[in-house]
Amino acid sequence: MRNTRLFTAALAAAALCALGATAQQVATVSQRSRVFSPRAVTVAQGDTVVFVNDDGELLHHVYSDDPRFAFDTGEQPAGVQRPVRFTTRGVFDIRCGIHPRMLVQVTVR
Ligand SMILES: [Cu+2]
Repeated sequence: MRNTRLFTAALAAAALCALGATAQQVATVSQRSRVFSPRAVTVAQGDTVVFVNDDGELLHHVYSDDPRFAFDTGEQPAGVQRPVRFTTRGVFDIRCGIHPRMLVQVTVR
């Protein structure tokens, strides 16, 4: 009986470890007043960054043209979220295709 309980506890611990190894974290980057906030974010490889348009009625358009990790969210209306999973390590300059001064640096390690 006691051994069974220990075995069950060990199984539960193993399951938790497996869950932790695969669980991805989520970071949020807001776009407000034509500025990304925060302007720099660091995540782990495989994490997701959610880009949120908090800018009234302005359109945004988040993209990276870095050949190591390129993506394009398309036009993003106000209030809309666009999740991007960063699968490649490195430091990436993420910009808005509509507002050239907007820049957020995403470090993936
Ligand atoms: Cu923009």
